[in-house]
Amino acid sequence: MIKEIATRSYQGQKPGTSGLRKRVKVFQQTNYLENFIQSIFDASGDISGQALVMGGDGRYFNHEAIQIAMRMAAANGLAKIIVGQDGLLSTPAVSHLIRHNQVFGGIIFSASHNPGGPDGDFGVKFNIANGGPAPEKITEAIFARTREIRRFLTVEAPDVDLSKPGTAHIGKMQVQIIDPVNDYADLMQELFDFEAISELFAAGFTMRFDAMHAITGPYATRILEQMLGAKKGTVVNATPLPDFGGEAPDPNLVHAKALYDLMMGENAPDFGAASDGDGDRNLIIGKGQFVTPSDSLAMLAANAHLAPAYKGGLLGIARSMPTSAAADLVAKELGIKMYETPTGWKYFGNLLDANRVSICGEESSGTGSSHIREKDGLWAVLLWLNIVAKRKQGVKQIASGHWQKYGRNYYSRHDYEGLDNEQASQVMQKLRGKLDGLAGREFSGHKIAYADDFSYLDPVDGSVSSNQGIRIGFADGSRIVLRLSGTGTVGATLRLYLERYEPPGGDHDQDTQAALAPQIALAEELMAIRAGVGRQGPSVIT
Ligand code: VG1
Ligand code: CO
Repeated sequence: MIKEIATRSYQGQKPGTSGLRKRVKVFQQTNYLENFIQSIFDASGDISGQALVMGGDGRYFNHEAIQIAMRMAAANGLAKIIVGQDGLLSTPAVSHLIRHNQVFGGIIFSASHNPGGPDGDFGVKFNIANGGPAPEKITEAIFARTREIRRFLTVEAPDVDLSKPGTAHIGKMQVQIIDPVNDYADLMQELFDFEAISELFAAGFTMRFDAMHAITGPYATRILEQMLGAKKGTVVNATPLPDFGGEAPDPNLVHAKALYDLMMGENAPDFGAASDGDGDRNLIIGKGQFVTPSDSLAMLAANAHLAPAYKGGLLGIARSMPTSAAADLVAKELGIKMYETPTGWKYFGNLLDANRVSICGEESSGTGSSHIREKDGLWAVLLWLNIVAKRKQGVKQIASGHWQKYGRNYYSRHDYEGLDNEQASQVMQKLRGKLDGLAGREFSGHKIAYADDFSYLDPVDGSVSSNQGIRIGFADGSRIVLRLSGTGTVGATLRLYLERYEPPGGDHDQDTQAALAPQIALAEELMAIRAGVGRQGPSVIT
C-alpha cells in the first residue's frame, strides 16, 4: 500500500560541490531525508518501471537511510533497486554499476572525506544515467523541489535483510543485493596489466594501502591482496566502520599522517596509498617521495599509455581550475587538448561523454578517467602500480624524471576551516571588489598578469558556471587562487591554492612550503585572509 505522507519543506537543502552534506543530527530530523529523496525522484521525471543503484560508504545512519530510500523508491513506482551487500558501495563502484546495468541513476549515501559517527556528517549524492554526479541543472531542480515539497511517498514494509547477496522484494519492486566488489574488480582487470603488477608483487615489491576504516577496505583487500598477490596485511584499516575509527577519512598529509611518516621513514615499503570515505580519492606516496595530486595527474597522463586501457593514447586532459598546471605541460607535449573546469567532478561528465578527454583530475586527491564518470581512488593506485611495473622504476625516480623533463609545479593548499560565514564571504567580497585594477600592477616585485573570478563555459552544452573562485596569475607563471568550500557542514572554509613553476634544470628538491614562501606572502598582501577572519594561519596545509 502506497502511503502519501504530508511534510513541510526544510531550508538549506541545496546540494554543494558533491551532494547534500549535513550533520547526522540534521538528517535525523523528521522527514529531512525523506524530503530530499522525494525531491530527487520528483526532479527526475517519470521514473516508474525504472531501476536505480543504491549504496553508501558505511557511515553512521547508512543502514537507516537505505531502508527509508528503498521503501520510497517502491512507492514511487521503481521496478528495481541494485544495492550493495550490507548497504555498501564505493562512489566509483556506483558509477560503474549505473553504466554497466544501464539504469537511470544512483544514490550514494556518503559525506565523502567528512568525519562520521552520530556527531559527524552524513550526505546524499545523486548520479545520473551516465554514471556521473548530477549536473547543476538537475541539482538546481532538486533544490527547487525541496523548497516546495508538501508530501512524499512511501510504503509500509519491513527492512530488507541486506546481509547476503540475493533477491528480495518490497511490494512489486525487486531488490537485487549484490557483492559490492565483483563488478568493479572485473572492470579494473580489464583496464590494467594485472599480470605485470602481479609479477611486481611476486618479485618482493612492498606496499601499504590505508583504507582509513572506510569503504575501500573490501575493494583494496580483494584486488591488491587476493587478485594481485600483495602480501597479506598490505591493506590496513580495512574494515569500514560507522565512525571511521573516530578520524576524518580524508587521505591528506594531516589525516593520513601515519602513512606519510611510514613512507618517509627508514623501513618504508616501496609504495604507499590511501583513499577516502567513499573511495573516490587517492593519496600516493612513494618511498621517501610524496606526490601532490596535481603532479600525480600529470605523471599518470604522461605514462598512461603503459596501461592496456590507454595504450592508444589520450583524447585530452581536464583538470579543475585550482589544480596546478603540471598536467597542461603534459597535454602540450602530447599534442592534446587541456580543459580547465570548476571544482567538482560534475563538470567533467560532458567532456568525457563527448570523447573530448580521457583523464581528469583535481588537486584535492581526485583522479579518474573515461572508465566511469567519477573520480576513482583505487583506479589511480592501480594505474600507478601498472606504470611502476612497466617502467621498472620507483615513484621517486618517475617523479624526478618527470620534473627534469617538464619542470616542477610546486603546489600547496592552505585551508582556513570553521570560519564565521559572514567574515569569510567578506574576504571574498572585498577581493572581488579590487580584481579589476590588479592586472599589470606589481606587488613585492611580482607582476600580476591577470586577476579574475573564474567562469566556465561548458564547450559541450554551452552552460555557464560563474563565481567559481578567484584567480590571480603572475607574469612568472605562479598563481594564487581563493575559493569557498562547498562540502563543509559547519561555518565556512576558505581554500587558498598556491602554485609556483620551477622550469627544467631548476632546483626541484626544495621544501614545498619554503618554495612557495613568496606566494604565501603575496596572498596575504593581496587577500588579507588572516586579518579578515581573525586567524594566525591556516588550519590545514596539504
Ligand atoms: C572538495 C574538493 C573538490 C571535490 C569535492 C568532493 O570540494 O575541493 O575538489 O570535488 O570536495 O570530493 P570543496 O567545495 O570543499 O572544495 V568528495 O571526495 O566528495 O566526494
Ligand atoms: Co570522496
